[in-house]
Amino acid sequence: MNINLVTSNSGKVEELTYILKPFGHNASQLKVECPEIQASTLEAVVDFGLDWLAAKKIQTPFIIDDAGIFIEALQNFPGVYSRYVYDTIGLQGVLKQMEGLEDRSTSFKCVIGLMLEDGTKHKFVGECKGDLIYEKRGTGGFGYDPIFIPEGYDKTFSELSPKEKNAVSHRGRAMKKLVDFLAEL
Ligand code: ITT
Repeated sequence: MNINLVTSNSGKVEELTYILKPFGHNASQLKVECPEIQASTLEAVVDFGLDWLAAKKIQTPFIIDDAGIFIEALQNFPGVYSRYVYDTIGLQGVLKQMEGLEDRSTSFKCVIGLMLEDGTKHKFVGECKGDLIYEKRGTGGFGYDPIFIPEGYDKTFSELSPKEKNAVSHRGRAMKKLVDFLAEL
């Protein structure tokens, strides 16, 4: 299947393409500025995005991906505001908020929205639990990857290979569900 990936984030494009390719799906990036509504869940942001893009007659099938990092000691902040926090205070600012906090439990969540040619919408959710570390480590990946260690590992997402990250990541898990769903069509 030829699938359009509607995102401005090249890190996501790399990961989504890497996952889709072995299943015979061709993915291409479409950079369409989709407004992000103020909502309290990633699911609501994705629902709005799918409808908005469908109204703009974006070529189907297409995928959107909304992700965020949820830090338990900060009452799950920044969550849906992860992009804003990354662009403003950045990773150093997040680590500063975490100073003196021993509970580093954090999870990444990803919601993938798929719009098919028949106009049906589908959502796939993936989560990855882990811990925030105290300083950035590694050069791979993007976004919050340098400060997050997934459960069962001693390396950050940035220190893992793309294959290793995708095997356990929020996006990898959501995409596994999407690929299984496409196989049943
Ligand atoms: P879109 O155009 O797809 O919306 P975005 O970068 O705005 O791209 P999100 O709102 O989904 O994407 O991401 C929120 C923030 O979380 C943003 O700063 C991302 O860089 C970061 N992020 C998303 N997925 C990530 C991942 O797998 N690893 C590390 N950071 C991630």
